[in-house]
Amino acid sequence: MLIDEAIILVEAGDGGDGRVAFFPNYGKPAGGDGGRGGDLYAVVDPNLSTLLKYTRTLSYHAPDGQVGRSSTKNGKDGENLTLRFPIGTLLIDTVTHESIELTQGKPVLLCKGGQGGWGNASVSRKNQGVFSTAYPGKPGQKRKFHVIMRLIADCGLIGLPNAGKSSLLNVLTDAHAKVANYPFTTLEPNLGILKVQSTPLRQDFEGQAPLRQDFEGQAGQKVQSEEKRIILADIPGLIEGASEGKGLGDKFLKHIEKVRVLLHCISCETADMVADYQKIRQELAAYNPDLLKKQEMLVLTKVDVLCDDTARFKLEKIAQGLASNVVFVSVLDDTTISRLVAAIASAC
Ligand SMILES: Nc1nc2c(ncn2[C@@H]2O[C@H](COP(=O)(O)OP(=O)(O)OP(=O)(O)O)[C@@H](O)[C@H]2O)c(=O)[nH]1
Ligand SMILES: [Mg+2]
Repeated sequence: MLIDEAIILVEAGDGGDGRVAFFPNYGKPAGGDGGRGGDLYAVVDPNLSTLLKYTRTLSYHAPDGQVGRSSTKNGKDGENLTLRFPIGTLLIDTVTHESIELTQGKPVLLCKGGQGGWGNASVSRKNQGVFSTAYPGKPGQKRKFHVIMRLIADCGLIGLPNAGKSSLLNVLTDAHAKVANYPFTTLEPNLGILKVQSTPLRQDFEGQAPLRQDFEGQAGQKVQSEEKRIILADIPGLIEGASEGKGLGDKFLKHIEKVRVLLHCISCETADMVADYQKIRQELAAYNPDLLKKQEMLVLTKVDVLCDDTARFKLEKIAQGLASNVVFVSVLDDTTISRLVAAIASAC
């Protein structure tokens, strides 16, 4: 199961208390300051693909600063703690509603560590005549976050339940998504990698950077091809009202926000292609109108069920009125799948 949400409590370290101490021989104040509490940061880790570990451990605490020592020595600062998240993770503060999006790059400070308290040596330097007072350390910042992971995929297979999305993911990639003839077979998004061999490029033999696959071409030339890896996400079926919580709700619409190209799947078994198409587009718009601006390909699935070319021609005409890029496929026909692969490769 894809774990894509969690609630976590994060705490920076408390500052260490200042100490009251005196030099033994001449009685001057010698208590050191407390150490600073560790800060707590969040950073992207490209090797992570789920939030699983954040459902096992719910709270994280950076180390506290140490208490001040004698002989005017300060306590050690607490070390900073950095939590790692998958790319595209969104952290929403449950109180202030501030949202922090983690993209690759610098760690983001979530909670600031508390200052260490002054020991009596510092206090007496700043306030004349006060010798035996020290201050406690300040508490570290505490925050609670709603953590949401949004899938980073190149293409998202979207559509009504039973449109054939998981079947396509399985033939295009090594995924083993469950396929069945009833709605909502897929309850969590499935990911797969489509490997496409790019058109071989002929280049002069000299001074080339090594590519993944090289093989000899005509005399004096080397023919090279490169593998392109395209991440496909099979998004659970959407229905009318999904953006208001119907069916599986809007839980999965957030994943579509991160996808570059939408593969909108409509089964050729449909009674009304325009209505099917508009239902999904309306849900996308209701969730976030920017989703409609994404590059889209209309994938008409299960073309093998059409009994003749006339039926196909009719559907094609309607589809061309809806989208500029239309592809017919059947998982039972390799030629149609190769055409779809070529269309995806040129779109990504
Ligand atoms: N004849 C035919 N049947 C297909 C084709 N693709 C999928 N199917 C069938 O259509 C049914 C639904 O396929 P799925 O891939 O589970 O559909 P889905 O869109 O993932 O459905 P949900 O997960 O419920 O949203 C299954 O019985 C498939 O075997 C196709 O190209 N031709
Ligand atoms: Mg499915």
